[in-house]
Amino acid sequence: MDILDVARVAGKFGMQIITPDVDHDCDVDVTDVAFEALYFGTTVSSPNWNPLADVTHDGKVDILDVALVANYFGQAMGPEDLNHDCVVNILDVALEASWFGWGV
Ligand SMILES: [Ca+2]
Ligand SMILES: [Ca+2]
Ligand SMILES: [Ca+2]
Repeated sequence: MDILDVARVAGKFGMQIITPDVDHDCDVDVTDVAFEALYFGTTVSSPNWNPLADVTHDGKVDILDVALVANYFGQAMGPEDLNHDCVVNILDVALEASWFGWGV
């Protein structure tokens, strides 16, 4: 850990994956696609409706939602998210700073 690591975390400050990470595991991968496929064709009135799958928030899970997931496929939170809460913020900078100079 040196000043470059601190700078690297600071540089990604505010980075967050919100959508279309439908299963909220900090990446957009095959599980998100599978999640979309599972709810494909459902609407707000469907008994198995899951608002998480409706990436576009238009009340239905259709090709637009799948396309959005496909568009961001492969996106993942980088190593800058030190505490693995899917967002790079002051907590990560503080963590980085606490390690600063300890040669960890
Ligand atoms: Ca995911
Ligand atoms: Ca939708
Ligand atoms: Ca974090």
